[in-house]
Amino acid sequence: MRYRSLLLSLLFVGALAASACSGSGATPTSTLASIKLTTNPNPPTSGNIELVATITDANGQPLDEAEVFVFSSHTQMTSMAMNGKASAKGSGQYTLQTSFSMNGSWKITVQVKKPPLNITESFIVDFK
Ligand SMILES: [Cu+2]
Repeated sequence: MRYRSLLLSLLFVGALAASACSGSGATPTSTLASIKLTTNPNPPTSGNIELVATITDANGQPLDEAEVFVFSSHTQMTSMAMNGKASAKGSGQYTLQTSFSMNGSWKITVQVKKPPLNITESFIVDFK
């Protein structure tokens, strides 16, 4: 619980830092972690594809030993979805070999869990 309250206070510090800019601490606290999503091939095409999520912690260091889940939906079709769990590759990289059945616009949500950290970020990705 102590850890959780520390994270919460970091969140508040982050919100303050956005307006106050420089803080007194040596550790940047603007974000708890960041998620970058790329694809192989890039730009993405429908069919077989590899999703690559690169996770870095609040200090910009690779975040390993996390669980990374991917939830996707074809934005115009509520019934069409692709979900999976990405495999850790080290250096903060997590990949998922998957297949998208249609081109067009997909909303891809990446969830990163490494207790007490639990963050999600959504990306709109256009498949050709
Ligand atoms: Cu569709």
